[in-house]
Amino acid sequence: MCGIVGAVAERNVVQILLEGLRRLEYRGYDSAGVALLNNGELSITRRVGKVKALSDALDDESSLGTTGIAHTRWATHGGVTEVNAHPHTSSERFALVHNGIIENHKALRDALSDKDYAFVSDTDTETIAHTIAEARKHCDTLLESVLQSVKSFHGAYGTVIIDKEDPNTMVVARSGSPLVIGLGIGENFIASDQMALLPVTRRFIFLEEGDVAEITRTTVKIIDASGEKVEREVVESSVEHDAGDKAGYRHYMLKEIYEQPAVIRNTLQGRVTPDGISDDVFGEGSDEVFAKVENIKIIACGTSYHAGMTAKYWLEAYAGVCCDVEIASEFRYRKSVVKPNSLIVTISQSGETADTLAALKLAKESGYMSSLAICNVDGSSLVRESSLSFMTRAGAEIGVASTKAFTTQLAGFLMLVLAIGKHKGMSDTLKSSILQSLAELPSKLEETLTLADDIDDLAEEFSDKHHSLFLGRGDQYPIAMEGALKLKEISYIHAEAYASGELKHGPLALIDAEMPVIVVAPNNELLEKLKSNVEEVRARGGIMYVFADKDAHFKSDETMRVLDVPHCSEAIAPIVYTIPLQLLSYYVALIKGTDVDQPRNLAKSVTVE
Ligand code: HGA
Repeated sequence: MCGIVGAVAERNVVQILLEGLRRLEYRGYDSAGVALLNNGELSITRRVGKVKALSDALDDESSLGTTGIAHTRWATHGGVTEVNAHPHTSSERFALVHNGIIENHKALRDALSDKDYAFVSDTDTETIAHTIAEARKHCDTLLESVLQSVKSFHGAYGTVIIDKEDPNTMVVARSGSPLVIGLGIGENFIASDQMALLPVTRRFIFLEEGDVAEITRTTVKIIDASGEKVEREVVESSVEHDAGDKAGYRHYMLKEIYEQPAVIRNTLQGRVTPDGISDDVFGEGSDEVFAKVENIKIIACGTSYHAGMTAKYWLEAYAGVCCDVEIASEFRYRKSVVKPNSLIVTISQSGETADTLAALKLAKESGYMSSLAICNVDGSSLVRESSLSFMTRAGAEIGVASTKAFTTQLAGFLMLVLAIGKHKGMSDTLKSSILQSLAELPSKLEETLTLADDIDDLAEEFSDKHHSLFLGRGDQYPIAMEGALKLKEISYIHAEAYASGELKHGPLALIDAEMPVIVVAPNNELLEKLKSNVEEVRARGGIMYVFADKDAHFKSDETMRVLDVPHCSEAIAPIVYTIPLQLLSYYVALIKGTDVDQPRNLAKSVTVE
């Protein structure tokens, strides 16, 4: 959340900062701001709303700065107002941007109350600026002031500060929120995500927890959490420069939906052989861990949690391993029992999800045998903190509502099922059938995407509704949950998902013609049960939209509209049936005119608690 970009250069950095913010806008879009240092002058420009409002406010010709920091905000403390927008200033000298939450901000405010600092915002962030300004009074350098100040911050921060009196320097600090240094020639940069800096460099240093760094045009000095000066590896980025482009699609979300066959092909590439899963796809030593594992605990949030829920069905049914799934924000604050030979599996697109990282930390202290991260960003905190990892190769996902990250996570879990099943007596027939299904998956997704026009039509009927129910059974229940989440996120229609056997235990009371019911109905062993649930809805005057296998023999009539989903094997059906639900939420949102890629109140990469 919150996007940060900073630069120290000889040239004017305004356009670099604005382009960086545009590339990070998916992380937060309540307000945006920039602080520039030029010829000894500090200027601040902030606007409520998107980066466009900020760039309109900055007159490109006259806005100048050779050092600058910029921010796009997702508010946690203090309303969405210009005065709460970052950068925050102190002493008319320092400007600072921050991603995270300073939990002891009230105590810090109190501690500064007898000093001469005028707090102008309601943010926690402003306390960082004044604390560092205060430290600067008795420290020789800005770096020393930051090193001293961070000792008093509780919570999470990725922060960057500049000082009018030292105009060629930025000092940055990372604890709980990611920061990456971009290395240029005679100029250097900082950002909360390398995506922001790809137009200007491909050489990066990923800061580690507790690092504080001083960055000038030609030098980078990093002090680690123990106070030692350290050298960190310089990494050449392999992320595509244009990963942030829409490639002709109207929205990132649509582009990302259509990329799914290709990115799943990538995710499988070189990892799936006719005999099974290649060695060490999940990291060195994974085979030994999988041979021993008896229990799996999956921890995730949001869409990734739904991937975990689906994986539970697969891991227990296909690999015969006991599996529990839990929401990270719950797990991290409860006392739980670790079963013998347990593997903790965490899932996060960004690898920076604060709740998931905290849950992993707790799990590592609680005696899990090993940890595996399923993640889309190499080098992210989750990957670094886990013993094993699986990279999903979905490419940059910009749309706030996750699509391709989800389906590649599911493809990864099918590989995990095979890698573990090998040690648990999985039959050759089952193994070959899953391998065959994986091989067919990309083309099945391509076929399923051809339903787009029919779904677009269906969305018309749907878009004036205020509530909806999504139904599925077995491994399609989490897919129904994911479908409901997508609709909520981008169309703001209230949507709930139920395992359809649960209907009679309460939710049937909601059924009437104003409550559309969406059903996912592949042709599997639960089909007849699902059909009975559909009849229960019909008997109560419900209107249904059924995504079904042709052989499931549903027929459209005045109360039920049926869309044929290409026939596919049971193992990949959850992935295939995800596609129509993504398209449905997309087209409904389009009709409703909501902001598809940046829905209200949300942000990508949830790096705050
Ligand atoms: N707490 C700060 C920064 C918020 C943030 O990092 N969001 O992701 C604020 O509310 O401005």
